[in-house]
Amino acid sequence: MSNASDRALRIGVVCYPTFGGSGVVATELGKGLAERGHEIHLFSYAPPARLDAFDEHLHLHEVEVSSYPLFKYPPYDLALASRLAEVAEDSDLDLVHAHYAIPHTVAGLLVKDILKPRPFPVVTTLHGTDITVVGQDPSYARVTRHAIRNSDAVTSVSTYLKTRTEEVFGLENGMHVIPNFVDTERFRPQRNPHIRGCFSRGNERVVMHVSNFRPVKRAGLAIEAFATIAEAMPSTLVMIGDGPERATCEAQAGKLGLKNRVRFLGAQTDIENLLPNADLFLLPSEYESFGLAALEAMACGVVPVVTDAGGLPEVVRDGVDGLLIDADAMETMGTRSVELLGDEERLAAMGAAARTAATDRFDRGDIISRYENVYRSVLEVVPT
Ligand code: GMT
Repeated sequence: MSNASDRALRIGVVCYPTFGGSGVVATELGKGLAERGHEIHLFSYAPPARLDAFDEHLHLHEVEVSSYPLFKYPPYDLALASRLAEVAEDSDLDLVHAHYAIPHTVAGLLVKDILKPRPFPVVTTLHGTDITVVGQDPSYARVTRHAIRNSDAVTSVSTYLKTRTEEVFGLENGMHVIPNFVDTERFRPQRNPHIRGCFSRGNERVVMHVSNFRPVKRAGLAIEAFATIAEAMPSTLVMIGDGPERATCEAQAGKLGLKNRVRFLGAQTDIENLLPNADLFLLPSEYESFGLAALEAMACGVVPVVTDAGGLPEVVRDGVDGLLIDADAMETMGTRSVELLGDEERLAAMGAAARTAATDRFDRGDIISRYENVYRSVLEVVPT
């Protein structure tokens, strides 16, 4: 292997393709690394939603799982490891970067074993639910711990998640905290009069929520907060995304007499064209290890109103570029939103501060460089 300190690297990136934040971050990182001339091989079971433009340095490998009748549970992790090993050999990959420990890191470790004695470092990025939900499920806990302990480097998207991981798995092996980033060219404060007009007639306020409607997102609390807003001023709530709690939320909006004021758009691919048309973004999650959706809103100059829990206070600064709602007083999400929406000057100042935070504190170039440093450091320490 030639000296890895400055040459372009050949990197396998493994992620989930769906609308979850981990797939978005992995794909955006892959795109950024490819722009810098690294050869990026992306592995997933379907094309990731954000992989929308050709780049000669970006190669997609869709992992297919055979459905032999004996396999009641087709072994995706083995199909992934097999494909990864083939590409690692054919394209001489330097390392693999797994986003989500289960099963991506485990597949990476298997390939590392297959390729021995040639070195094949495994870098793992923990996104949150792989630790807080999946990792603590007794059926996955041992394997998650093994995956994290045996990775050559582990990164975590927030200090909160790093601390949680150390507590849950008793690890003290120097995890790097590398926050998420957003493409601030794509997500920018540019309203579209047509889209805005679909949600707001005249001076109506537009409030948005984006999530996968899983229980941890507590999308119902966004509707409760909106009921308070709707009582105080003409307004519309736009709910974007889909998932297990959507039907309950639709019923809740009906019961509250808000059927005509809450719009459910389902999963959307061009969130960047919708978000800038909001006045406020609500994210009442029980916790978020980071809260990428809030950062996307901030990049669009939209003020996020989020729970003061998990890694969210590392993204949103209360009263500066958003509002942090006390986790024990979620009923104040509505009243604090009303106050802010009623103060045009403060709302505009905080929206501008949110945009600046997204461009400066979560700078894409800086964060991509931090990942590059991790890659180069693991390539320096593996035996050549
Ligand atoms: O939030 C989800 O349900 C999806 C999940 C994922 O793994 O894709 O999101 C997690 O990773 C994102 C990207 O790092 C973070 O921004 C989210 O905060 C985190 N979700 C939770 O911690 C609940």
